[in-house]
Amino acid sequence: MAEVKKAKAEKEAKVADPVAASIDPATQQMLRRAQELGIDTVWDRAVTMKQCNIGLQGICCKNCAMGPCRLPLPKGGIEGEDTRKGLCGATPNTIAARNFIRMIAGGAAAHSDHGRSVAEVFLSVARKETEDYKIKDPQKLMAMAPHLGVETTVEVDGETKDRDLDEIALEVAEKAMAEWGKPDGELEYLKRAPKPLYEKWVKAGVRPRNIDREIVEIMHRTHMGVDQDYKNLIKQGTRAALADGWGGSMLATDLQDVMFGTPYPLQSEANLGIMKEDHVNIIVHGHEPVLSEMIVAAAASKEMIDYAKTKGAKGIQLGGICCTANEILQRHGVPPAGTFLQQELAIITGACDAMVVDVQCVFQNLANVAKCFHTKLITTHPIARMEQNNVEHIEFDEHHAMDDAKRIVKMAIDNFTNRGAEVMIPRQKATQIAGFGVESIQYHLGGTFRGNYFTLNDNIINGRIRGIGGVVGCNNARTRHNEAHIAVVKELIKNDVIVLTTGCNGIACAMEGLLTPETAGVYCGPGLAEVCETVGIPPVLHMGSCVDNSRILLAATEVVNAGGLGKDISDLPAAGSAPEWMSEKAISIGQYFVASGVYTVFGVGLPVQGAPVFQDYLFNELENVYGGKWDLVVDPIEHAQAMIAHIDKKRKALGIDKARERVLMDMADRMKLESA
Ligand code: SF4
Ligand code: MSK
Repeated sequence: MAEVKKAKAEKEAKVADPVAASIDPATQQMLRRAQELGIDTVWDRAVTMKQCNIGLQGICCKNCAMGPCRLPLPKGGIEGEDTRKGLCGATPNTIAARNFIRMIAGGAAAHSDHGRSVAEVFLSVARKETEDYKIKDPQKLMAMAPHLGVETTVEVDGETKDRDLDEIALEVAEKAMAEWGKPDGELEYLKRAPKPLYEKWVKAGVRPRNIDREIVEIMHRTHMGVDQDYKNLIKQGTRAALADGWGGSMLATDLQDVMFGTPYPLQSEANLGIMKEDHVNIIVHGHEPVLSEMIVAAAASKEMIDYAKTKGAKGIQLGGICCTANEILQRHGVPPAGTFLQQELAIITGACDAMVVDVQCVFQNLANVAKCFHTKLITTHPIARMEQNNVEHIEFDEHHAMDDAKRIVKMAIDNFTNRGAEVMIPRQKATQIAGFGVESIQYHLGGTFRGNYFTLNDNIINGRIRGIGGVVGCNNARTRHNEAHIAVVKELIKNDVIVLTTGCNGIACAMEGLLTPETAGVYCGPGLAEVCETVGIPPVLHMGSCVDNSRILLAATEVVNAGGLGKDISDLPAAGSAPEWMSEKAISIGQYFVASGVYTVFGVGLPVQGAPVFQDYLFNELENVYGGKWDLVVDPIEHAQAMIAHIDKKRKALGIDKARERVLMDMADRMKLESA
């Protein structure tokens, strides 16, 4: 009997505790259901799969077949000289720096290859090779063209005239494509940064030459026996990261806005409760909006809705996971069904008729989960297929984009009648306002007649807004789902720090109901609440997907340009955060934020802890070069407080700390003053 009890306890211990796994009741409910059905999810696998402590600290090298060489920190720490070395003599600093910048290469490649795909579609549009995509926002095209060195006017007989839009589009497309592989020069967008920042990059010798080259060079330098100086290695990491933030990602964002429309605030919902039992549910997941834009159009077409009705459905409900969700949310109001960690759960509802995936952050286990239900799992990207035989591959091509999208939507509709009896959709969903960007912040905080960043700056200078927090990034199954995201953001807004969010943090905040103007009165400090209530914006502004972190860089640049808050991004009372990061893209984003002058705090852990000298270089010395630096603070309240301390330090340096002290007088102080 005792044996049976023990076996049972062990068996039970091998699955995750739903309440410990997530703060979200919908997630907990679906996790319980998965366990009842005997389907494992990422959280259960996190219980059974132990992490390697040496890999976690960044000090395992497998860059050649004499390794893996593992250099654990001695028990009790290092006394005297650090004598650890691999077979070739590589030090912990070299190994950790090589691993770190290989992560940057992976992240920068993912973002930038996404950007390249968008640029290729845009080139097809400019060449008029596709009917399905158009230039939706010519103003954005005109705004981005000069940054690529493309003229928007032409002199004719001494008169300045607007250039033909088609001509501009073609030149922009060609110039954009060249950013990935031009033989000379530097990335065109670098000069969009504040001048002092650009000059720092010149001085440090880190201006990216072209996007592909910087990524390839990381792979060369980190090959066995090449670069063996952690400072020189991170310099190359910086080049590749800047090629991501001020290159591939920024081009992706701009060209997506030109083709699909620049986002403006709109209302939507978030969480698994957006799925509908009586509708055909299609979940799009991944990152590139090129296909999902077409799916949105196809699913909204009368032809497809009528077809869905012939199958007994009331309509078609689209939803998203990860950043494809954010892309179609910000432009069309399509609601996200959840964050990165909820992808398996969307299928476990039993109501997902098709899950359509493209690239990045897609679990291979989706195929195993889909086998347990009627869900069609469809891969669409030539570079991202799955080995399991229940996965359909419909390769998407911009030349017949709408046909592909209709085929996929039709497949989902046809599958509606195959649903099993057991559908369980959690009730939870929250309202959100999303779709903020550089342009809409300008409009909202500047007003119709004063469309600029002066009002935002005024409110920072007078202390109503203490500073700006960019809180972004993934979920990580090694930490409680969404807990740190929400705790960090709530602590920031409570302390009058306005939050700009992207990626899965944006979805987490939406699920928690933090993306509504009404939130301000509940969670914000008095200064931020007053601004949000006056202007009618949420205290947390959802700026889009992972590539849209470039919007945060440009918003920060606009704040610098509006004046009164220093001359560079590093002067601003601002800080960055990724409380639950997991992807290589997060490391690339972190490095380009740091190299753009931002104090950037990560949660979870960083794979540099086993190389204290390299870690110190990232956490302290980089600040002397770029004005920004890395930090690691796992506890979410301490994490937010570290950001606030940095913001206060910058306020003091700007001489605006006194203004804030005045603003934060409480009622007793006021009464004292009045009676004096
Ligand atoms: Fe070991 Fe050096 Fe080979 Fe890395 S490159 S696995 S440290 S011998
Ligand atoms: S999707 S990279 S889990 S934010 Fe962009 Fe979310 Fe991180 Fe993927």
